[in-house]
Amino acid sequence: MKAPTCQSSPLKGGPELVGPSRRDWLWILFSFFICCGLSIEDAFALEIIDFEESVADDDHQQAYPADGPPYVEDGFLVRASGNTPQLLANNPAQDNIGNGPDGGSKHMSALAPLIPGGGFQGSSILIERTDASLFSVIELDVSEYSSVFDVPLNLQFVGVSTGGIVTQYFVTDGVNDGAGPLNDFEHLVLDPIFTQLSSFEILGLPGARSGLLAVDNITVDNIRPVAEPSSYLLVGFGLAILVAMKNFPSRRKV
Ligand SMILES: [Ca+2]
Ligand SMILES: [Ca+2]
Ligand SMILES: [Ca+2]
Ligand SMILES: [Ca+2]
Repeated sequence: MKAPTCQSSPLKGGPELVGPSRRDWLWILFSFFICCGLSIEDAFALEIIDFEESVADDDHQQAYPADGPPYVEDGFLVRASGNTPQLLANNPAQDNIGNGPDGGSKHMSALAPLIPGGGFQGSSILIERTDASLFSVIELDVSEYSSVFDVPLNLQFVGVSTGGIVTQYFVTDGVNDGAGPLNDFEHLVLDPIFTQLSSFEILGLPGARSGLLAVDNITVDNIRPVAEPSSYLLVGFGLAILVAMKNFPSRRKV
């Protein structure tokens, strides 16, 4: 019997250790980026509060009194606050009757008590999340209340953030011809300071023919204080696979 020689490979006949192929690496990278994508989606999920979920129809405005249930959309509560008696959801048909701003879709208006002798005390719309978690506000459409109030409206935006209170002022163009051809709403991109908010308030400051406001298409960022634990686990799992696969070929050479 011929004695075995030492020339044969020690791995011959046993399970052959094979390093990751290019296809394996592509799969690992794909999984990793999917995990990262899930995590990013958790942190940045834009929503637009457009008030289309209001039951306001051609014949009826929908009132949301300050002491009643708020308007709810996309996990956000919208309500009147301060000295504002109520919010009114309107649709274009009502706008045409009441000379309200016509943006072609439903919007929300804020009313306010009259000042004896003229003007209004100022109005407000307050936004919070239903689960009290933090959020950001990015942009919105604003308008004067109606063609009767076709003077520039002084607005103040107030955010209560984890770092304190942030504010921004804006004066509207005073253009509001209701169903007429002019653009009543203005699109406003806010300064990037309205982040990590617990509440966001739009104030129509008092004025002789001003103080009442209308808003639509409030773009909010559903940013969360921390990413979902499941996302961290997924990313951690992907990283662990990468590290393990990186070390694997070096052990094979021993
Ligand atoms: Ca929406
Ligand atoms: Ca709308
Ligand atoms: Ca118009
Ligand atoms: Ca306007």
